[in-house]
Amino acid sequence: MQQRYLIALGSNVRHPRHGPPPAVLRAALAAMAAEGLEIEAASPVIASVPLGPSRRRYANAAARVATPLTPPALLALLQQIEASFGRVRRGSRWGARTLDLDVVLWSGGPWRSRTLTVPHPAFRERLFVLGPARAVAPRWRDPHTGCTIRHLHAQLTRRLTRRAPTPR
Ligand code: A4P
Ligand code: MG
Repeated sequence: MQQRYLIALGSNVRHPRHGPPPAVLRAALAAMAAEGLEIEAASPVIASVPLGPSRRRYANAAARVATPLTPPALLALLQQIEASFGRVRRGSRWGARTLDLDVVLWSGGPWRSRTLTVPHPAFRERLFVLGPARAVAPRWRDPHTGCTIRHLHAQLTRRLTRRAPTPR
């Protein structure tokens, strides 16, 4: 049976063959399609300031895909694609990476195992996930809060705007 997933893509290191991070993400989408994932919609690639210790800017995007794969089988495929882009797991969390592919939402609802948590636990706090996600799945509902992606994006934008210092 076909499953639907929302996948977040991130890169902040250039790839020797594919080029700078935005080109890495476009190549990653092509690799996902070549591996049999049906890309129903892909967002534009955005540039975002890094969250965490890395100083390099990120390219981020999101894709809505259809596939018969179960969540753990999809994660294994995404990790195989990350590895084929030369991502080396150095043990440092949030380190610079050539390609990061996260499972944000699944049409089957929540999934929780030792290696996979869906919805992605941090996606509601990240504009670089919600912005691209809104472009491909504005009406998709987060099973935990019941809110649509569009709503979560608007809420977070409001919160961040309120917190920003007022210019003098
Ligand atoms: N894992 C559990 N749930 C999931 C899921 N829903 N999707 C496990 C993917 N993986 C999931 O991930 C570590 C383990 O998480 C995996 O082996 C899998 O079993 P990882 O990608 O190897 O490690 P990581 O990415 O260094 O850690 P983490 O916590 O996944 O980091 P994030 O949350 O991916 O954040 N700033 C900007 N502007 N843009 C970014 O894209 N990304 C990060 C990384 C930090 N700052 C960023 C960005
Ligand atoms: Mg990841």
